Formats: sequence, structure tokens, C-alpha cells
Amino acid sequence: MDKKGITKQEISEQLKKFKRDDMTYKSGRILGSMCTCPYEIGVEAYYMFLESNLGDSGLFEGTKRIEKEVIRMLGSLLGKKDVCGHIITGGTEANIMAMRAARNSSNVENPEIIIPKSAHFSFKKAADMLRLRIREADLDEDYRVDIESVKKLISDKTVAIVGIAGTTELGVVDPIEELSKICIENNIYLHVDAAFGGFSIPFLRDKNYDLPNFDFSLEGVSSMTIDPHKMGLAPIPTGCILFRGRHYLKSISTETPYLTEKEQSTIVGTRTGASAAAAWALLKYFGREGYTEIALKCMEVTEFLAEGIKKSGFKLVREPELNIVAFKSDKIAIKDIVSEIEANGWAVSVSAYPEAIRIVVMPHIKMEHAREFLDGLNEIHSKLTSDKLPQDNGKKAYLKLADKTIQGK
Ligand code: 0PR
Repeated sequence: MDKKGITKQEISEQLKKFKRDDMTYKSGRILGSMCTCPYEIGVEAYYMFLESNLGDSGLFEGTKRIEKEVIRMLGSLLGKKDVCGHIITGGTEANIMAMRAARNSSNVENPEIIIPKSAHFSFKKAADMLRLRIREADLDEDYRVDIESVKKLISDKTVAIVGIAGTTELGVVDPIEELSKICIENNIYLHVDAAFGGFSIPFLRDKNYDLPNFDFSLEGVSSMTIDPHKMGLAPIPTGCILFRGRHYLKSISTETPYLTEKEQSTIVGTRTGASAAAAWALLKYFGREGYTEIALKCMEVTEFLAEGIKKSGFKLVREPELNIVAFKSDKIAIKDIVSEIEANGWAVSVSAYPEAIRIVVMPHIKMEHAREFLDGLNEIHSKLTSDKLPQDNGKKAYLKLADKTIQGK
């Protein structure tokens, strides 16, 4: 640290320099992220509650009430008004809390959890911290968890089964109804990771999208992760864990003798109340109708991208179920496609299983971005395979080249 401080203006100038090297969601160029531009009203609410600490909530009774209201609103969105839970840092903390509750309320030696092969890596972190053995269930041909594989892995050491409502890599929804039945029959804790899908599946179901039930209305579901900082448009960090009953929270609580509250169930101690305020503001502002519109727009762009990708000569891994499109090629290596896409200024990500280029169609990706991306993709396909482009795409590619030349002058 320097001995003397610098001026506000110098600070601002220096920070701007750092910021220049960051990508922005607004540019529409970030295609591989589950986060997006935090919506204005959420940011304003966040600022209002910057000093509020839910880790010592007796000092912040108002924020505590906000958190309770958010939990109730998200509970009712996910099939049960009287759930309990917390606004936390994100999906990772939520999944760790859920696995901890499952383990602590089971009292089993050498506990095991059954997770789909498609589960987010946060379960590996949880297993490592909590000393749980992971049993990975296979996926079916649609990349959903295979129910027979789950059944085979159940033993007297199983403390939890995990289902995913919107997988990280492909946005697929597991058959939670079947998992719920299995968990009821075998008296096993069921956690549903809806970090990504929680803020879109209910709305798309309202609009008759063919998506299965996945929430607390299924009796076997013990807990759910839902992340307002993904499709909820909240600033980072805003995650949420919901439990069916208070006893689960109790099973992971620690005594906190000198605080205004005598016990704490979250992993994080000092915990911002700003996230809860942002989530509250957004839920109230958008309401069910507003979020439905957002989810539908994302699906519209997703479907447009999926069709365009098929026409460009690349192959979809599967038809998108939520707003993620994954594609590959039989002829070209993924890394070669990615480096061309990156050279065009886009940031995509690559899924591990199956290996494919993955586009998460978040609200910052508009039709115009999708169009520009597809134009580039057509060119990439023709360049890497030397296949002829269809007539109209060829024209667009030519116009784009001409445009570049003019700009270069
Ligand atoms: N559960 C699911 C289903 C997820 O997809 C994720 C994150 C998590 C849990 C963990 O959530 P947190 O990251 O909030 O702890 N999925 C994204 C991923 O790993 C997160 C992400 C977000 C990645 C933004 C990149 C990025 O730019 O792919």
C-alpha cells in the first residue's frame, strides 16, 4: 500500500483503465455465461442496502423481513409458499448447504450422494468438504439422468439424490417426478438444482412449453437451489436455497453466541443484505408477467440460433429445451471452430459432456447479435470445410467483407 492516498479522480481514471479490459454483457458478445446485465431496479435496491449484514440480522430487522418475503415469493413460484431458506452467494453455496442438510439429517456412516453425470461441479466441492462419496448416474440419449442407473446406485449409505432442472451444459431438465417417487419409496433426501432453470421453467410451463414438473409440488423434493443472479437478472452475488421444512435448516445450524441471532445455517458469516433487497425489487417489479416475457424472448432467440446453426452445416447436440444451444461438427475439431469464433470477437464456452460449443442465450443476447453470430458461423463453416455457402449467406458474407474493407480504410 502506498503511504499517501490518491484523488478520487485518479482512482476513477485508473479503474476505468482496468474496466476497459473487461468484456461487457451489453456488447452481446458474451455467449457462454449464465450471468447477464443486472437490471437497473435491482442495482438501485442493492446500493440502498450496501451496509446491511444478514449475518447479524438482529441489527437489520427490515432486511430480515425482505429476505423472508423473497423466500416466500420464490417458494410460491416453486410450488410451496411455506418453505424456509436464505438468500446466499449463489448456486455453489446453495448446493453445499443442501448436501450438508442431507448428510446431517441422515446419520449414516460413510455417506454417499447420487448425482447425474451432468451435475454442476459444485457438488464435487460439496463432496470434498463434507466427505461424501459421489456415485455418478448415467444419462439417457437425451442427456437426462437415467432413472434405472439412479436406482442401481441406491444403497443404505445414500443420503441424497440430486436432480437438475436446467443442466449447466445443455439446459436439460431431469425427470424430477420419477426421482421424487424413488426418494419417497426409499426415504431419501431429494435436492433439485434449479439454479439456472428456476427462473424460466415455471414461466415457460405457463405458456405450454413441454417441460416437466420439477418443484416442491412433488412431495419427495426436500430442497431446491434457484439463482436470482442467473435468469433472475439480479446483481452477483444473489443465490437462494429453499428447504421444505425448518428441521433441515436446523440440522446445519451453528450456535452464534455473541450475535443478535443465536444460530446461523449459512456457510458465509457476514452476508450482504443487498442481494436480498435486489431480489425483492426485481420480483416485485417484473412479477410473473415480466419474467415470462423475458423467458419467452430468450427462447425466441434460442430457437432462431438453433435453426440457423443447423442451416450453417453444424450439428445440434439436441434440440434446446431451455435457453442453451450446443453444437458441434462431424468434420471439424471443436478447438478449431472455437478459435475462429473467438477471432470474430465472441466468447463461447465448450461443454465437456458431450464435447460441444455451448451458447447460453441470456437476456443480453438479442436477435441482432444472433444474426451476426450466424453470419460469422456460415463463413467459418465454409472456410473450414471449403463447402460452398448457400446463395443468400454467400451474399451476406460478401457484403460483410466489403464492409470490413471500407472500415479498414
Ligand atoms: N448449479 C447449476 C445448474 C449451475 O449451472 C451453476 C453455475 C451452479 C449450480 C453454481 O452456481 P454459482 O456459479 O452461482 O455458484 N453455472 C455456471 C457455470 O459454471 C456459472 C457461470 C456463470 C459460468 C457465469 C460462467 C459465467 O460467466 O457454467
